[in-house]
Amino acid sequence: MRTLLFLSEMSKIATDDYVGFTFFVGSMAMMAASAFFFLSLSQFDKKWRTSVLVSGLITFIAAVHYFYMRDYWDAFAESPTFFRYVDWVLTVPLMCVEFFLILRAAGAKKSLMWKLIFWSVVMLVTGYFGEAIAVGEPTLQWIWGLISGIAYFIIVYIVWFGEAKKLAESAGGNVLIAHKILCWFVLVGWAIYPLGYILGTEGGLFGMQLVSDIDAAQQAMNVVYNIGDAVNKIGFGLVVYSLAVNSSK
Ligand SMILES: *C/C=C(C)/C=C/C=C(C)/C=C/C1=C(C)CCCC1(C)C
Repeated sequence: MRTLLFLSEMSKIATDDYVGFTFFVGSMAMMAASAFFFLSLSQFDKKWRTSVLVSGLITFIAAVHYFYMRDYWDAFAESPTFFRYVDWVLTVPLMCVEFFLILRAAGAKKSLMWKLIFWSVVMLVTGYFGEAIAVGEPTLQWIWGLISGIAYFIIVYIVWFGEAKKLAESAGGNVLIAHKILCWFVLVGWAIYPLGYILGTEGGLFGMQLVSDIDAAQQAMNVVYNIGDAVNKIGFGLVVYSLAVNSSK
């Protein structure tokens, strides 16, 4: 009886449901990554533990949101936009904190962290307006997307060429290498998201709609976002993890 109940509450994932599939695999990958980061903590020098702890928090927060998003998608076959953006608004600022933490020894100030957090919140809130509030208004959608993109480029600038870059250079060694790789994640890995936005919104690309079938557009967007999350959250965490391993020897 119990098994029957359990099975009836469980949902099938159709073989062509790529969104459901990537939500499911995503939640497992995020869970596994969190366990990996948390369980590794004791092997590091004290000063690296916070950074690895934050890596674990990022994937853990994502894992929990993925469970909700998977269920939401399953129940309504609709983008779980709200959960998506709550997840991002918690995890992306934490990724900004990672930049600060690895550069702290080189003298990074809290103001650098707050600057990055500020622009990341601007990027996400305007993205949310475009995706959730401006539905049916293609012009507004690309304008919000553009403002979000400008905030994104400010972050790219700060980490690649601005204050963060200078601190990384003065730190040198393993920190400089890790910083460089994180910079590439921000430039290439994070660029996956505006691509999802363009595919998924009616007016995302300066008023143009690339995928005209609304369901197909939503599916493409969610698969792209899910790939982006796995690459960026787990990848970012692993870079910080390797830095901690190499610096704790
Ligand atoms: C773990 C989640 C991460 C790293 C999410 C990052 C999200 C972005 C970089 C989103 C950027 C967007 C734009 C640059 C323009 C269109 C709207 C967004 C919010 C999708």
